[in-house]
Amino acid sequence: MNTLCQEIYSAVVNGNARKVTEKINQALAEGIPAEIILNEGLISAMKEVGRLFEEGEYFVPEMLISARAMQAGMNLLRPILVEQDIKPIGKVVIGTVKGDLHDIGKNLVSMMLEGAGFQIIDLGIDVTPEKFLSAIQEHHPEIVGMSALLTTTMMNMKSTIEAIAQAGFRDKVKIMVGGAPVTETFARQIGADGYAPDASRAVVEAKRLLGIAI
Ligand code: B1M
Repeated sequence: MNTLCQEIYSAVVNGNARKVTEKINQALAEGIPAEIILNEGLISAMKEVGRLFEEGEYFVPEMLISARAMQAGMNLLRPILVEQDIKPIGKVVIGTVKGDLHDIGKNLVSMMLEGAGFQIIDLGIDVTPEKFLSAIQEHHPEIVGMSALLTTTMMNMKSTIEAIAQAGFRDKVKIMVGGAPVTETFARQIGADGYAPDASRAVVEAKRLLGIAI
């Protein structure tokens, strides 16, 4: 891994937002592509934070501080990743489902989709089925994306899909789901059209759902 990416990675793991910002600016000035910084510096660091939490070395406050450091980095990378502002190739309404406050993965997916040319309507976290429905009515997206990080909130994806079907919109949108506990089998069981295990594969999947060449 590039030295600067390694420094960004360590700064995220250590929750040092100021250093993340400083090193990302330096990396960009040296011509390191934003996507490399995102993958090697930010995404892999959050995986390490998850591992440290699971092993009992990190607790919720440390996790939160690292998550904020990562978001400071994402704020710098976002405009660069979406820079190639061509006509959107599709519209995506996305949100983290009801009861779930995790948004780092959902934000990454949104950012990668934006970078790939999709227009994103981000409903945020703790999104009720009703809120998904009114966004569909207002924005007419081709894709509805749902994220869940908790085993206790995964089932809210199913109830959202049911609400969309009951309102008569099921054949008007493709539904894509993801998040750490979500699997392809689960996605199929709840009647989603697509599933992706990470942000870059979410781009491939979104394009596949719309029949766009990858
Ligand atoms: Co929480 N948390 N958390 N947490 N947290 C997990 C998820 C957990 C696995 C940690 C653990 O115990 N090992 C565990 C869930 C256990 C379970 O359900 N079985 C857990 C818990 C228990 C909790 C609380 C209940 C803790 C507590 O309060 N006691 C609480 C719940 C709050 C709530 O939601 N109601 C809680 C709170 C928090 C923080 C607020 C401290 C913070 C979130 C900050 C934020 O999001 N703004 C946090 C964090 C940071 C984590 C971990 C460490 C990291 C999550 C993350 O950001 N990963 C996580 C541990 C882990 O995942 N190993 C954990 C990095 C991110 C890039 O990955 O989100 O998986 P991920 O997204 C990926 C893919 O999943 C995929 O692409 C993304 C990018 O590659 N993807 C999609 C995601 N959405 C997609 C949608 C798509 C397609 C792909 O299509 C639409």
